[in-house]
Amino acid sequence: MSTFAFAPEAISTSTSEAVAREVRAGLTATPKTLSPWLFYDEAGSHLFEQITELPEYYLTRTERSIFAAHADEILEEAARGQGPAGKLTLIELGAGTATKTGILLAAAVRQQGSVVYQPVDVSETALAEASDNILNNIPGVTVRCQVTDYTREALPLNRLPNTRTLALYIGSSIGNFTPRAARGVLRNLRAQLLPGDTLLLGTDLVPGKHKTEAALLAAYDDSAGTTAAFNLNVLTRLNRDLGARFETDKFRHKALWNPEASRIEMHLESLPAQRVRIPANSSGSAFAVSFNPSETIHTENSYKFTPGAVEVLLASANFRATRSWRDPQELFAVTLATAL
Ligand code: AVJ
Repeated sequence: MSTFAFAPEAISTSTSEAVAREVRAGLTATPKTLSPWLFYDEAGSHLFEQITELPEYYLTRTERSIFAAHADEILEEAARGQGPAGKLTLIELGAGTATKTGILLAAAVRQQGSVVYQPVDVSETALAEASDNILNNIPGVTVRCQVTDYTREALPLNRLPNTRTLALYIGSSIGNFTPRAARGVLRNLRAQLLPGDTLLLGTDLVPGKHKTEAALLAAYDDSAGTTAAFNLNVLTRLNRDLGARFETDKFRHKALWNPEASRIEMHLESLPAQRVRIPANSSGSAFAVSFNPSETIHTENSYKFTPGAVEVLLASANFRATRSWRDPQELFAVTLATAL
């Protein structure tokens, strides 16, 4: 466990060891898996930014539209009720470059004159970009960055005294976790909060009246091939970071909707039978990974929720959902919950 306030060397060492361990465990397992956090090297983070602007990828712009329509209400609701006295401090998990958060921060400044914003992210460069963005565009915000991987480490949130916390966990980031792991992440967060603090959770919704399965699937298999490039980039990353010998043209991006598990799955499908060598590294000796034709590496789950499932998940981590906002097409939900 480690929370480095700006110690890039220590971060990169621990990251490459984590990559080595993760890849050995995932590619020697049956079925083969790789964790989605492996997507986000520099190229992958850039590809993800491009995904958020694709016509098929409705998630980002829909959540932004919900914030744009309801930011004042959301902030008023978060400030209401019992809890620690004082102004709201906004803490964001996995803030990235914080492009949507500005709408909420501007509403917080309107409401209380000023606001402290604490973005937490594993990427120091993303945090630097986030704080530049915010400081240049929204007067009244004080930014305190925290470099922490909240998914792999306990979350010692650097909490300010005499304020109430509104924790932001937006972008459907929670969707990458199995229900059990999602509960773990939220419990970890809850342990850092006081009763009356609040959480704003962004979740993508299951197909419904206005949301077809085809539209959902297209968000993960766009016509420009950006999501395919994002998925395949993980192999390029392993070639670079581990000296692996993946030939990306021998794999194909595959996205599917798994209705039983209520999730989109992304896989990399091996086209021929093939063996890929991974050299020795900090996690152990060299090994080879054998693929049958059409065998896949499961690279991501992206869970989709009903409003009821969001409430149940929150309750399992000792939060009570107080209010939820959706876009008119019911593609996406933003739920405010109180720490009990
Ligand atoms: C960043 C986890 C919210 O699941 O929609 C986008 C990642 N994967 N396209 C999602 C992703 C493929 C994204 N999250």
